[in-house]
Amino acid sequence: MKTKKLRISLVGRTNAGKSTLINRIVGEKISIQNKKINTTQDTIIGIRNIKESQLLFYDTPGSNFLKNLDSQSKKLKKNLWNGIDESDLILYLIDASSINTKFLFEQLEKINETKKKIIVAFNKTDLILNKKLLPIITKISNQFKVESFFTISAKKNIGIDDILMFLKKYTYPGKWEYLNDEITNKDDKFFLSELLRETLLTYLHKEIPYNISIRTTNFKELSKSDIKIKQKILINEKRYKKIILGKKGSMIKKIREECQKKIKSVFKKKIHLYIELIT
Ligand SMILES: Nc1nc2c(ncn2[C@@H]2O[C@H](COP(=O)(O)OP(=O)(O)OP(=O)(O)O)[C@@H](O)[C@H]2O)c(=O)[nH]1
Ligand SMILES: [Mg+2]
Repeated sequence: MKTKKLRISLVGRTNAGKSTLINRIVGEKISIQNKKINTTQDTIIGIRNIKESQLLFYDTPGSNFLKNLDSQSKKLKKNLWNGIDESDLILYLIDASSINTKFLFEQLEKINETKKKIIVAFNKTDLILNKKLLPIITKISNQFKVESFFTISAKKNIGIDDILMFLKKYTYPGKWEYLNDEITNKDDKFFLSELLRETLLTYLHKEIPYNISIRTTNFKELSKSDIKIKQKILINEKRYKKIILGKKGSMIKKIREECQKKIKSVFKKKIHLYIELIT
């Protein structure tokens, strides 16, 4: 078989739905999603093979903080631009239900400088009428060279096949980078840590989830149907520990139970999860 490939970076403001889209495309959850800002911090690759073509999607951190230069933003920015650099084509994703025109055009200006091919997809069209987007589509096409526009809903699984069929036409001859059954570049331990981070984003407020780091230190199949997992939450500031523990340990209990449930739904096995807090 003559193999072909294409690398696509998913770029867009935080909360546009990039991770939701990549999970849809791959058909399994590989990237966590949440309504809080800057959920994705590393570049995660999602792989979808269609016949002879391998499509590689780079889920990049939301491009909000491009101008901020604190160390956290620097890391996100680096991961974002690495994702763009390595790609052949940029899929710019817009939350169609909350468009900030000024921000949007600033962003398009920036990614246009990369000279890469760009396609634009309006996501969350389950929340608005498509015809409302016509003026903005016209405005964008007047200023930038965009290969094609799409209206989709990643959550409701609408319009995604159209994007895939379109991208397939842009694939070029090349060796596949991943095996046929691989769906992501990240391993189980990374993904397990991400699931815990996703849980923390849901239960903890403001800055806390952004000021901790997580390690999955142990992943052991006890039997065909049981997995034992140990995770560590490394806390930067002592005062956060009390909050994460909660009254009589009620918060960490909730977090552990919820995370265990998430892991169970992915691995389809009984999970014995242990979480340790380290300050
Ligand atoms: N109604 C609706 N909500 C969506 C859709 N796609 C994503 N969402 C929601 O939008 C929120 C953000 O989604 P994410 O996939 O985490 O967004 P992201 O672009 O990866 O965000 P960052 O990682 O922070 O850059 C989540 O609450 C999703 O459930 C959609 O098509 N319709
Ligand atoms: Mg994301």
